[in-house]
Amino acid sequence: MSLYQKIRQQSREFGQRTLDRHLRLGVTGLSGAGKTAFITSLVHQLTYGDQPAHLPFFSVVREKRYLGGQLDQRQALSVPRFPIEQNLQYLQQEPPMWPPSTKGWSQLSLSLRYKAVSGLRAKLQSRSELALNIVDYPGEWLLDLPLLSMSYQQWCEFSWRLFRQPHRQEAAKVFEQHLQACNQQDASELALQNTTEQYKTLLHQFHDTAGAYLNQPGRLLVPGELAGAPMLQLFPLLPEQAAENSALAKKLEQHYQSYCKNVIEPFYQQHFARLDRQIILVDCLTALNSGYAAMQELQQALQLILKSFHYGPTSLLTRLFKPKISKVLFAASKSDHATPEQHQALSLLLQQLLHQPLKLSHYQAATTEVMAIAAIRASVSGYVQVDGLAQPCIRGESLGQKSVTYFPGEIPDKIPSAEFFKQHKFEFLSLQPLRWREQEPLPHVRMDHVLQFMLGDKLE
Ligand SMILES: Nc1nc2c(ncn2[C@@H]2O[C@H](COP(=O)(O)OP(=O)(O)O)[C@@H](O)[C@H]2O)c(=O)[nH]1
Ligand SMILES: [Mg+2]
Repeated sequence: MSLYQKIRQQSREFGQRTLDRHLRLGVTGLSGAGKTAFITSLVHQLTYGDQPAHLPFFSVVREKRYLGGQLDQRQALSVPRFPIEQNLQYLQQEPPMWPPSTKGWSQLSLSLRYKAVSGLRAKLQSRSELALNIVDYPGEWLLDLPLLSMSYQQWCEFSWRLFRQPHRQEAAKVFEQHLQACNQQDASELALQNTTEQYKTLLHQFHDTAGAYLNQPGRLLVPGELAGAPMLQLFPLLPEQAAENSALAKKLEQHYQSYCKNVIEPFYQQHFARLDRQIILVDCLTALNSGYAAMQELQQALQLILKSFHYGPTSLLTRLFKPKISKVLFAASKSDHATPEQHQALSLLLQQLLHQPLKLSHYQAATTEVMAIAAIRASVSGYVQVDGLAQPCIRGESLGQKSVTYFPGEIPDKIPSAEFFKQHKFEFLSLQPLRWREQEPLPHVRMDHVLQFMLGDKLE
């Protein structure tokens, strides 16, 4: 983006923020939590969905005051644009497919038009506008934020405590032996690259291991535009090695600092530091499928990430110069993998998972809500008769394109004990999206509640 374009865009945004006509929505979630599907659905609901029957809880639509949403065509050409059209095309394929996983960051701006309910805005204008800004990025990168508050030594200690846990230790053994055999005075390009490759293999192994959520640094898994950059030669030495003043430890410490300063900080400043509202998507069902260790690690990852954000009520001054997140929605995603009467338990489970962070005082300054949602619904729910009794069930297409009708099981409303997981296996299946044509509304679960919570008061 040229300096001129940048200044123009920033001054436009500043003007809209001064008038409180601009909102930055942060979509936060680990890899696979459902961010891309959520943004795709949100944008489609806002640009298509003016049908009250489809979004009954979204008051601006229900009250027939919504005049439609448009993609902002003024977005600078050099800024990666969220591929909304391609994502919608994937959903329309035969058979329908989920949009592919995200490899870099992208953003989209929407302009929402509506009739104000009352007040000065309603008297002066026949239509009002709200600009909405959303960013998508690989969830792997989110896990880099906690590195900003750790030194290299602390990161090594943190990593190896994690790698020695039962669900990771087997995979980590080979890398541990490799580190033990490494010459600590050899900080040559070749030696660093070789060990980084081995660490990358381990990270990919962890990434594919059920429940190993906390994989750092994120750019080793998804490098984006940084592929091949020397500071990505980075791995955690064994804590006792990191404490030595060896050539290798010094070099890695340098790379670590450079990674924090040149990659994580700008990423944070650009995309997270100025959020007004936030949705935190959590895929609890996949974690339940993976077992006790997964639930524990998911909880730990969420707690670490959430410490990176600033929460609090907003005033004109804070909105302009020191924005804080004033509303946070914690959403259990993919709730369509369970029958509707289980959704209450699912949101209670998420609430318990977030018990610690929610207790912290800095969240209490923001308005929060917890709900179970599905951005893009992949099942229909109903009942089957079993021994004369109506049993709830869902119907959808499994990933092998087999039509399945089943009861996916009960969702516990608390994190079950390690003992319980030994005796009980959860099996929430992944499903293909439902068949859908672009002229139709995109099926969802509670996206109208999401829109009302996130935007309702701004569209009054
Ligand atoms: N059934 C269902 N599956 C979903 C939903 N959203 C996401 N998924 C599944 O989760 C996968 C990952 O979603 P994605 O949006 O790419 O996650 P991201 O990594 O957070 O961007 C998708 O490929 C789908 O299989 C949903 O609303 N319902
Ligand atoms: Mg994604």
